[in-house]
Amino acid sequence: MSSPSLATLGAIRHDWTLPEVEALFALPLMDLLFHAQRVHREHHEANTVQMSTLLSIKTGACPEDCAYCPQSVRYDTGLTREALMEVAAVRESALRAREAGATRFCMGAAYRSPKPKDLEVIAQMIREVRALGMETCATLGMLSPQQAKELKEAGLDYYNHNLDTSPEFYGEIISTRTYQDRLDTLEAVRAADLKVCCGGILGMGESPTDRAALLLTLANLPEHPESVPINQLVQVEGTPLAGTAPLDPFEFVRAIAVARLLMPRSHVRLSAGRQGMSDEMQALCFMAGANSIFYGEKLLTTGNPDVERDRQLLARLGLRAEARTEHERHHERTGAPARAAGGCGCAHPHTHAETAA
Ligand code: SAM
Ligand code: DTB
Ligand code: SF4
Repeated sequence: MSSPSLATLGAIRHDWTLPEVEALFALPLMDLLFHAQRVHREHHEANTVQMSTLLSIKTGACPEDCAYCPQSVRYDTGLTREALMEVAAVRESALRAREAGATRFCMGAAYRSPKPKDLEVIAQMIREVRALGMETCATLGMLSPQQAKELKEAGLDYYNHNLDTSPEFYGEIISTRTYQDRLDTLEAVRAADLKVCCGGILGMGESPTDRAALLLTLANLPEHPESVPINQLVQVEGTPLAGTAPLDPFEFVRAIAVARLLMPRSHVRLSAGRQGMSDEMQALCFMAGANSIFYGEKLLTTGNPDVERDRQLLARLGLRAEARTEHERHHERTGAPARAAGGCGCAHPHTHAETAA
């Protein structure tokens, strides 16, 4: 069967075939959007967007050669390298993100993989951010099973590690680590019981089949990533991918919709590249099932729409920010007062982060 039955869309599957995924991409756009929004509403609260803020805790001079990345030491992008930040400064930045309305704080480092002494400092950052009552996410490159466990013990909620593109196109983009290295890190992250944030980048010159194969690979992982960031390439002067022909915005929207259909329960994040998107294109992405954004003036080293502009966009579309935690969402649904000291007597389990803020 090359085309999935539209009535069965919304089921959780891990056995997608490439022809099936390509058939979804080939649907008339309005049919694809309709089914994606239908499936979205079966699994998620409508009109709700999760907001994550990024911080680059260690910038530049990365030994890897990812062709899209301004932080690789191999490309002259004019970026100033910065050492690992102080814990107190990271806490300050998380506090500001929380005040602006973000519920998750994602710390990114330009590492191939973290060194033991850096991991200790990062574990402390995670404890501090968690004590603010925020969800924590880190993206630090490749991890061993032991490193993933250490991060879990520090209280990390999510680990971001992207597949970036299809297995077939991957070699055009990165030579310093393999696709299998990435899958191994994802396995280590899962084994440590961390939530997985894994997606990719579109607009790197890949073919439509590559986009289908990236989403297929994500959907056929043993478990769907809880969070699927779909980035549009941010072209940075000095990187090999600067000057790549831009992707048709409707192809980007289609990819969001197909991600929604293949991974119905996941949060699909409209990630990097929003500065290059019109408000109308972003609205179509939300229609297609995106329900998460990066929120705050900066991504890691490049720009993002400013907070006021995003607030206005969400208001104009009637979208609201998702509550901070499953616990808060539970209280929103039931109307019971949340965050009572020492627990509020509800059956939903409290975590340290939920009661400590
Ligand atoms: N160094 C770590 C690693 O790559 O595993 C973590 C940080 S890295 C910047 C995280 C992700 O950001 C990359 O996997 C890539 O998907 C995304 N990214 C980096 N540069 C980008 C760009 N110019 N446009 C879009 N996404 C980008
Ligand atoms: C992801 O998928 N996108 C984010 C996050 N995970 C770490 C990073 C985007 C980086 C864009 C280029 C920059 O700002 O350096
Ligand atoms: Fe380094 Fe990550 Fe950039 Fe690749 S994407 S060059 S690993 S910082």
